[in-house]
Amino acid sequence: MNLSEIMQAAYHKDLAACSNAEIYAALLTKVQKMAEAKKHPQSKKKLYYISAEFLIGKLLSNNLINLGVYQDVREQLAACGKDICEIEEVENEPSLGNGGLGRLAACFLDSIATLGLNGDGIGLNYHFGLFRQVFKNNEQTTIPDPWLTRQSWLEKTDVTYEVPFRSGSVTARMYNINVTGYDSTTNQLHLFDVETVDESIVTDGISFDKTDIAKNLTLFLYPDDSDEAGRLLRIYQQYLMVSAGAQLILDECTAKGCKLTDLPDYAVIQINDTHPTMVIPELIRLMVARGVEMDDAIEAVSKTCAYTNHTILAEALEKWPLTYLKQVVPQLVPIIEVLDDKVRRKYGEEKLSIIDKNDTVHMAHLDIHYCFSVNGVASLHTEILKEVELHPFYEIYPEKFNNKTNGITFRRWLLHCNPELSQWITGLIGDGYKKDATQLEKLLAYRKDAAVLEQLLQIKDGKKAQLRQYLAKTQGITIPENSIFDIQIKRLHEYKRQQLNALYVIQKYLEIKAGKKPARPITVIFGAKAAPAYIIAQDIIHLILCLQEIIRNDPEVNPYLNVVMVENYNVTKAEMLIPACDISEQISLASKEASGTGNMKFMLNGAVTLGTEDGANVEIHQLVGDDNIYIFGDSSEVVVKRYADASYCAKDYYEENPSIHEAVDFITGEQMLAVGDAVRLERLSKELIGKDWFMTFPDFDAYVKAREQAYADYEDRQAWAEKMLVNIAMAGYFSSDRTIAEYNKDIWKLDC
Ligand code: 26V
Repeated sequence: MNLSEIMQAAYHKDLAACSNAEIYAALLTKVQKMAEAKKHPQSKKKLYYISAEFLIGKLLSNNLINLGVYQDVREQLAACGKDICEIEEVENEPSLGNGGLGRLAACFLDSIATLGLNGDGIGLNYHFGLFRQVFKNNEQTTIPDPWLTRQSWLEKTDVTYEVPFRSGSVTARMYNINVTGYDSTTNQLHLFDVETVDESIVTDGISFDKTDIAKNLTLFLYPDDSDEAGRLLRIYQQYLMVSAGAQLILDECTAKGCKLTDLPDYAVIQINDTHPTMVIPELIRLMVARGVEMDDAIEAVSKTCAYTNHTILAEALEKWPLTYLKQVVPQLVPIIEVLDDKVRRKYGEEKLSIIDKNDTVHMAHLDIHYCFSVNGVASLHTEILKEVELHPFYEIYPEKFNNKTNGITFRRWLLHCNPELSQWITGLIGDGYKKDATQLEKLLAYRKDAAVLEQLLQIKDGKKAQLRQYLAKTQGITIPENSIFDIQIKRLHEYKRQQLNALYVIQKYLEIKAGKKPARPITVIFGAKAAPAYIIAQDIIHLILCLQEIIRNDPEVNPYLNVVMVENYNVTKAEMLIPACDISEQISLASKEASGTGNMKFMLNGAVTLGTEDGANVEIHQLVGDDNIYIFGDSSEVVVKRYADASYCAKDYYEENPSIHEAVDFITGEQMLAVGDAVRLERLSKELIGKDWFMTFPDFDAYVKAREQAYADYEDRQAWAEKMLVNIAMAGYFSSDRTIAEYNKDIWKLDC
């Protein structure tokens, strides 16, 4: 690629004279052409990965890497005094996802294309994404996060489908984003949108008229569902996605000469959590409308669809009142009733039914009965599904259940976000690991090599310096040099236990005030968005922001301890934070985090995990061994039992453990009330003392001990570097290329 020629042709001027925006625009056009020139995989059977979220991140660098021209472009730009990172800043990040589930879908698309599999994504084109988080008065406020620009990766197509709602039909138009595989083929992400959507109806933050469906359908991902109008809107959105998606799938299959009853030979549909579950009755409906017998349609669809479960949290398993479905998509109701009736006649047990006695539709039950595969996303998670949460279903369908431990794409989470580390690895073991991640294990040969370990520490220091600069620039924060970076970045949820981390911070603060200084400065970094209707999550953000303010203004403490809450945490910020991390906080209550994928990204970038035996932490622990991870806390068995016998009483811990007592009292103490909101802080304190549903207190002492041990071990720099190296070396298992190869071998069975 000759950038000078491209700029001359586009703007009739030298590269050096072009603005960043001009360079970005010309690169985008060029990359799109290169992506289209790559072949789209062909095979009789095709995968459709259908998901309400695709958290794809910025695409310029990712595409340049996958097309094999990143280095060349970077050097040509540098020769003219341009920095590729600044060019990348022109691009908006689409916030088409919430957290791990959406980012997983994006990593999967990358790996599907990289492995040359014939598979596309299907989702929605939310104009304002989730929301943009802005901190004001130590609270989260929310505003729209527009990302669509005149010229973008998103391409309008001529493909449209009518989507029938009770209130009238809407026209869904398909937009495409090219998904370039690494040194491989190009696939597509299809995002549906509705042209009547009107961005101007959003006022006062992210408020809008939730009943004006034609105008609001694709404005936001997960609109506030705390009221009925919000919940109905979610059903509208889900049906828009699945109906347009199902029509696309049937059209593509019939164009290939597929008889509809042979659908499973032409298509496999991976249902990403329950949000796209209505694709099952919708496909049946469309097939019946095209002349297929109901029973034959049910059989064909059941052999085509596969379901992935991403959570065991009861409140996150979707259930819709039948009345809502009648109000929005009455045409699906008789089909769901038939599906429920068949199950009832066959098994006769209330707990296995799709429509329960309160006329509520259990979407996960619909998936399990009418999909041929049900998978969890980490070993422990799948075991809990089989033995506890979904046990009655496992008993009747043992053959459907399987595990697919999550993975991450190393193109974005190593090559792109940490080129320094990636070059160092290549220097030591060659670049075979870029296509076969298990080759990273070759690094183990250097685990005692002092010179190599020293280089690794220097790379980490370099990434930390970059992050310090970035935080100084974007959030006006000065982080002491030489400090340890301890990071927790993920959605805000009580089960993830940011509050446990905050209690540690309070304890450390009090210790420093009492004269006990740590060996080196500690920087505790948080990044998290909280669902607007999730009050306690907002309160926890408030707590963290108040701690940040108190410590920042306390010269006795801030040379030794700092708290940074990164605003509007997203993929781009993760790419800055993860390479700079020393200690990766993965402290969910054992049994609650299905997998986690941040844990894998940190490990790959040489951070050491401080975590519970939960989700994929269990597998990280097995891979790196006891010496290269800090595990603490009660096991999932203990936790599951404690819930079952309702034996946990938070108040007892509060009364009996002076450290917990002191830290919790601080939340509503004078200093906090001076900077914070009494209602929020008192509610949070009451919630902890009176309930602590996610059991932070029983794990508190063990957490403090493990964290102190990690900080102490960090002082032996060479021994720490060895831990870092072992983590990087053993991360190969978590490449999403491995995960996708397993999905294909066991579930999709596409020709390569
Ligand atoms: C959704 C909701 C929505 C309603 C309020 C409470 C709540 C709590 C949790 C969820 C999670 C939905 C599913 C999800 O995002 N699961 C995540 O999937 C990741 C990819 O498999 C996995 O790594 C994370 O552990 C899992 O939480």
